[in-house]
Amino acid sequence: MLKGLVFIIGAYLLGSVPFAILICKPFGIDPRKAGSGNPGATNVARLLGKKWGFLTLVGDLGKALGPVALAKYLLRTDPYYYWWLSGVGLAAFLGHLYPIYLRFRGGKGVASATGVLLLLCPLAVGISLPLFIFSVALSGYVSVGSLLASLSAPLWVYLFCPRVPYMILASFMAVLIWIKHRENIKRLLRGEEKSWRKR
Ligand code: NKO
Repeated sequence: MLKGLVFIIGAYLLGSVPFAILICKPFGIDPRKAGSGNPGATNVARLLGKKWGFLTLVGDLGKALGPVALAKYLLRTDPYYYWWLSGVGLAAFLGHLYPIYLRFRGGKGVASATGVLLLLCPLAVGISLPLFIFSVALSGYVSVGSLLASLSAPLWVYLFCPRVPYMILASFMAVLIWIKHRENIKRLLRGEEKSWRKR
């Protein structure tokens, strides 16, 4: 019980680490004040190029995957193992969205949710990822890929990893990802969203 709670707090604090902001800092750029204003991989790619965007993606995905991986190993004998794992994943995800170090104003959670799901239900990521790639390639908008992939992910979890805590977590993350994309949705509807092909 205590071990699980320590994991949840640790995951939240690690999830709160804003890789986009840290990576942009040496360049004198704040991703919250430039481009889309989002501290995420897409905006870093927009501001500094693909290489740094990819590094942000790895950081934001890894900080969520790491605590879940450790919990998978250290909490495996707990009777509520699957609930704890989901709780640890949720804590890391919420850390990214609502970081304690940034007055609770964080990113949109796509990379972090992917890191969590990669360990809880790899097949869900295996299907959502090609969907993400196809929709970005076809539409030209990263946000469209994020919206469609996150919308579909709970369905793959229901089908292939039907554990109650996993299903609740995947649905909850998808809802929050959509809420965090509300400005993108408005821009898409107005035809004002920035294509990733243009800077
Ligand atoms: O700057 O507002 P912006 O245009 O940057 O950014 C919009 C964008 C924000 O998201 C990001 C993160 C990009 C991550 C790319 C990795 C995508 C892998 C998707 C696979 C599965 C998704 C699972 C969701 C689980 C609920 O959208």
